[in-house]
Amino acid sequence: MEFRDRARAALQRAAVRTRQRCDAPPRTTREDLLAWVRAHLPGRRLVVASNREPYSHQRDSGGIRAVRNAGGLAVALDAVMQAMGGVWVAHGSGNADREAVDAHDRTPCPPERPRYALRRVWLSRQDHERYYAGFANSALWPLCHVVYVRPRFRLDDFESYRDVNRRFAEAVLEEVGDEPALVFLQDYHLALAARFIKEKRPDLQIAMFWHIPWPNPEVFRILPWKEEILDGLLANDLVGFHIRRHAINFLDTVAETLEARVDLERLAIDRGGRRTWVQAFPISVDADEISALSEAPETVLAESRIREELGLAGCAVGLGVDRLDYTKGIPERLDAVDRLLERHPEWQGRFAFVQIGVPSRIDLREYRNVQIRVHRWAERIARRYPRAAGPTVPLIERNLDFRELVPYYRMADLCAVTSLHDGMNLVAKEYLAASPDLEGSLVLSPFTGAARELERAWIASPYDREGLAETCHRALSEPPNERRERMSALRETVMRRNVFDWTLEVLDAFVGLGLKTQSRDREATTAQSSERADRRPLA
Ligand code: ADQ
Repeated sequence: MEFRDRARAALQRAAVRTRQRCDAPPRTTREDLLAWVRAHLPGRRLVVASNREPYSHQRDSGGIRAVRNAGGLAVALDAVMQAMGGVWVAHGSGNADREAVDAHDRTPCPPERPRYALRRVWLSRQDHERYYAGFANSALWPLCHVVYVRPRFRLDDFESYRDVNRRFAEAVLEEVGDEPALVFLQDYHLALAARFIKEKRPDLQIAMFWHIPWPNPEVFRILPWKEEILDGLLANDLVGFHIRRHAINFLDTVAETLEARVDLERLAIDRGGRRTWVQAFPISVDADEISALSEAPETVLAESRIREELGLAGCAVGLGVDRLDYTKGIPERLDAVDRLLERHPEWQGRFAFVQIGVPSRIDLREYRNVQIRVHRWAERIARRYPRAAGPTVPLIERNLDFRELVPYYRMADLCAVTSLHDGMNLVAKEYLAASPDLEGSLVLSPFTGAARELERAWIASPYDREGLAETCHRALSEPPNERRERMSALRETVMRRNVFDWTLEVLDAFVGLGLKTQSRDREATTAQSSERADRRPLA
């Protein structure tokens, strides 16, 4: 397409987006996204790759069943893929996954209403130990989250990480074939994949979204393979983060580590004749769906069943929902609950805190420690502040289906998100979307990406026990009309910008890249020709 046509198409796209923003409803719907994709990506295949698969197949006594996996990324992108179609490449981790694929390792998703294909990549136990538990989760995860857990760097782990990234790249290339495609890589497990893909198909456009924080260069510089990781990431045409701070940290890290031209103004990096754009795109949730689910009769019924089971009649309810991960600040949260009950005895017997914590990465010691500490806190609080009607800190330690989770959101008078560091945190947004009655309050750590958008939440640091306990007390005691006004403002933020807006923004930036790069080439050509003109001898 000619440059002028592409520019016109981009302007039209921008106009459509502006109209969508001004007209009600003020957000992108699943249908809008689909229409946009049809209009702007015709004939281009979308291939997403992530470590975690959206659905796994599990064998139990009743036979094989498909399970939708928890985790912010899987949940958000599943909604997107259902709207857009395409192929999702991911590690097949379910115990019956191999029995549910065809000869090309593909299985239709969602299983009950197929909309896209899941292509599974197989990993051995050793791959899992070294690539996943090792380099991804014992090196990169603690390195990027500033929570004072020392990263562990082992050559075997890194070599396995490189090898697995190459295999993901090969699977993506097979799925793409010889066709034009957009490849969308997810997260810190796949930092090297773009480099391997570009070696074979330099023409493919690749974007990477980094779902966790990017630390400042002082922190990142301890990584022994920092140059190779950065080189891998710069093979992407676009690298996205949740917030601008992380994007800037990434640019600074590149500037300090590699020979590259870093443009802090335009958020771009030029290296080896190529450009990588770096941008912030705050992720969100499918707010409409969650809101509707929250008001469904089954949910209302489930809520009253839970209240009865846990003896919560007449009791204020606090809620935490997390993977049991040391970055989520769960022991810190329970410590503050303990302090709240100590400092404000009026809540004793009248307040319960439900903690839903799905065990995660339990082969790592730090994660087992989180589980142990959470148990100890729950027991201590129950011992010191028992409730006649039920447990003071009910612990639910399993992966709930989202439909099972929503009644808890609906029920909670307070949702505590107390991460020590978090890229975004979708629980905060899910809670708001699930509170259409505006009854509730959100206590939010300032160290989450979400805190940048949800400024009217009750912001409290998980490192400050007294402050967190007091903030919970104030949130629970806020007069109803003020609480509703605050919730209404917070909820509006989530309802106005959902996960389809996020996708559209990423894809829009993605398709706009060719345009920007072309205009840059034109600038360069113009500059070169004027340079040549300057060198011409004066007549
Ligand atoms: P996580 O740290 O996994 O993801 P987070 O944003 O905290 O994600 O969301 C957790 C998700 O898991 C939510 O959708 C929640 O509903 C679900 N979940 C948690 N416990 C559950 C349980 N017991 N049963 C069922 N579902 C449960 C990473 C980054 C985040 C970023 C996301 C998305 O660490 O900062 O927000 O990716 O980019």
